Amino acid sequence: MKRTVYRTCTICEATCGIEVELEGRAITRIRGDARDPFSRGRICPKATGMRGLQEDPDRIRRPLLREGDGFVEIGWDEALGRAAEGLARARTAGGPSAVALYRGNPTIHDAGTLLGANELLAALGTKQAYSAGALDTCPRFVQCTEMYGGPVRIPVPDVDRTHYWLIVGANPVVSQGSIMTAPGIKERSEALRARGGKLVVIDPRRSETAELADEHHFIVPGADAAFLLAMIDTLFRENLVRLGRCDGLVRDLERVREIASGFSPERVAPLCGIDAQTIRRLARELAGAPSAVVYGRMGTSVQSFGTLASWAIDLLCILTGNLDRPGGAMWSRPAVSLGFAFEAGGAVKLARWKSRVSGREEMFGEFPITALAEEIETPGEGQVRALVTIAGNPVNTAPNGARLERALESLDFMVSLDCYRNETTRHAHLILPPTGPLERNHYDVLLLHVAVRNVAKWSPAALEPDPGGRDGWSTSLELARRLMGLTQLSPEAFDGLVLRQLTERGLNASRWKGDLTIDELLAAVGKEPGVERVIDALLRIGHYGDACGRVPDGLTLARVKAAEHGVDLGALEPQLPGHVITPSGKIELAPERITGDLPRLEAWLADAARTPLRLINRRDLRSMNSWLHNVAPLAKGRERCTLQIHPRDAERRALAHGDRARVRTRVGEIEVPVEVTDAVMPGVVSLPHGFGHQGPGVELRVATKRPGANVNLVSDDLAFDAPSGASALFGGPVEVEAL
Ligand SMILES: Nc1nc2c(c(=O)[nH]1)N[C@H]1C(S)=C(S)[C@@H](COP(=O)(O)OP(=O)(O)OC[C@H]3O[C@@H](n4cnc5c(=O)[nH]c(N)nc54)[C@H](O)[C@@H]3O)O[C@H]1N2
Ligand SMILES: Nc1nc2c(c(=O)[nH]1)N[C@H]1C(S)=C(S)[C@@H](COP(=O)(O)OP(=O)(O)OC[C@H]3O[C@@H](n4cnc5c(=O)[nH]c(N)nc54)[C@H](O)[C@@H]3O)O[C@H]1N2
Ligand code: SF4
Ligand SMILES: [Mo]
Repeated sequence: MKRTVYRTCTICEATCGIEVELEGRAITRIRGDARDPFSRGRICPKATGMRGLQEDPDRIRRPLLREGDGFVEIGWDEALGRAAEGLARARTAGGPSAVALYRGNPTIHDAGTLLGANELLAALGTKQAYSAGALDTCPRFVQCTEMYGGPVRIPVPDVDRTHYWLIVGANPVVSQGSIMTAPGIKERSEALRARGGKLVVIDPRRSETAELADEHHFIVPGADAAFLLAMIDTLFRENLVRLGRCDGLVRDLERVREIASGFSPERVAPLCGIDAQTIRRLARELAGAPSAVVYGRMGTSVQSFGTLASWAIDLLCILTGNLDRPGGAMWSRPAVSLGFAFEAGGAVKLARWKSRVSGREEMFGEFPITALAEEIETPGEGQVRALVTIAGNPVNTAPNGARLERALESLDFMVSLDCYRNETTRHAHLILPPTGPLERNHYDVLLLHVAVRNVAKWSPAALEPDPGGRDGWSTSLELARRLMGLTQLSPEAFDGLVLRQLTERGLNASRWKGDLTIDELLAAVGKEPGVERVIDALLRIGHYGDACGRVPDGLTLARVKAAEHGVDLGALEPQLPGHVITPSGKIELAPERITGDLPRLEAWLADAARTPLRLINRRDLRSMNSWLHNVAPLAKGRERCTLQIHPRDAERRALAHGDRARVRTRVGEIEVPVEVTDAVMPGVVSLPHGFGHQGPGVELRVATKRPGANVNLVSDDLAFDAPSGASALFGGPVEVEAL
């Protein structure tokens, strides 16, 4: 029988609505859901990857146990027992922090895995927690914590209403937007131009987004903070500072003026590669537009000065009156808020503890992933001897992957919650797979915190779960239950306990605290175990919730489910003077953690001209980090893992288009084909990230046919942004030579 299921694509952050047509268990078609109020039918080629992943014969469907050089399938009970035992053994021998946990990017695309992983981490009781955060958004989280009080307070560009969009170091036309949930971002950007708005891109590479823009300027990688401070200096000197909605709500404005005065456009121009006239003009345009917004992403995050650059971006919005204004940078208001999980007890404190070996600072409960190898390698009390990875591939995605790989080989025990045998999971003793991507219910608990429009949408499973499968929520909880020794509780009772704890925290952080009781809330969400009732409970006490009948038309999960294409909750709304939770109650314009990094920037600027060639990375529309290369329809086509190099730099190295080159840094070398193009600026080369699928035990039959090279074999694990500890993946020195 034919049927259609409406849900969300869970591959990237855009949350496009899809229509999945099925006949029995066969997926006959996937296309955009034209009635989804947020995405209105727009998708990208990866949407069909949902089917490819679901049907991929290499996708792991049953628990795997390592035996000799290979793996054998085992039953769930045995697998969970062995996993819990192995971890407990390491903990008994070396204390809680002998077990490390790494969470990867796809955890955000599966509500059950995301929330379940928190429980597993709590059950382990380890301080050795890691994630892809320090390879990604950490500088932005740190900056927002310092300025507004917490990491879930990231303002997003109000793209649908803005008149002027300055994009610095992001490529949304390919990435489909990040820390900015905005399906159909290409069309949204085109609409901005069609209504007379202007789009300007600052990027060392003429990216696909730059191609679409009114204006694009190359910038020396890493020089963004200086460039943006020169724009800020212009605002002050030309008397263009207008705080707008932030008037009376900020601290340390004079300090910002003073700092920016050291970055005149004349001084900065030769260092960043953008002339002084242009810097001034961009500042004037930003200040003069009816509304404007500056947006940065990976290019202003995972570089040498990620926190300073992220800070300067928000300063520009604030100083031009564009923070919290329609068309400017605004805060989303999600229907399900996870604020309680990240910001319990008000302003978030950073650097509460340090890592054992090299004293790296904790950020949001985690150390940077680049600290993991040394924590495994270095003997002594607290040495890491076991590891859990959840939906992550750090051997491929973290800098100096070769070192991490050697460290993993030396572990006593490793468990991976993952659906593929790749560069990382091949080292696991046990692999515990999730259900297939179309076999699970989903709600975007995290991504809707940064959506450019407020929406709520439930994604029902399109297919009945494989009877031998197990979802990420129940696997994480079952491991947690066993590790906590709560064997007197049934799994169902433990699920209920977790529900109670989570919703109690949510309730205490909500406006219904004291009015609505936890028992009333739990009674409303029913008895069926699973992450679904957690979402129902959080929806009910959320901003649009029914509060168990107190708000007659308020949301419940049943109401969200009934709207099968999604619920539109309207355009973003101003939220100041609320929303800021710093100890001073004001927006901190010059926090010490951030401004304390200025001397390091000065030292870098003094030396920058001496680096002849810098390496940056790029993304590809048909990839997703390291894990979509096994889906045949997405993997075909021309070679994507190429080194883009400017004709001038190619000529100096006697390299021609199609030649192979050796790329070398302090940490290693790789060989890649060369693409000579003036799309990169002179002095900059670009490689994609996420390739390099090879090694014994990697079971990716499509991906290994065209493995490409892993850029993280040459990215430096010792290069990082000081205030956040995040890796400086982009902009490091590199040598390139013909083979
Ligand atoms: N040099 C360089 N390095 C980078 C980047 C870069 O631009 N340049 N980008 C960084 C960024 S932004 C990120 S987010 C990280 C990503 O880094 P990671 O999160 O470490 O890596 P991914 O490639 O996302 O790996 C996803 C893993 O999850 C598994 N998986 C997929 N779906 C599921 C699921 O539903 N459940 C479970 N349990 N597992 C699943 C896949 O098999 C794969 O093993 O890489 C970072 N590394
Ligand atoms: N198709 C696809 N979509 C994805 C992903 C994917 O792998 N494939 N990954 C997802 C993930 S996990 C994330 S985090 C997002 C990332 O989303 P984006 O940040 O939008 O994507 P990137 O391609 O990393 O874009 C970074 C841009 O910064 C530029 N850049 C590099 N160094 C500098 C610098 O020093 N200064 C400036 N100004 N620019 C610089 C690069 O040339 C590049 O164009 O994409 C997500 N979406
Ligand atoms: S942009 Fe593509 S991968 Fe991302 S959610 Fe939409 S369809 Fe899926
Ligand atoms: Mo990411």
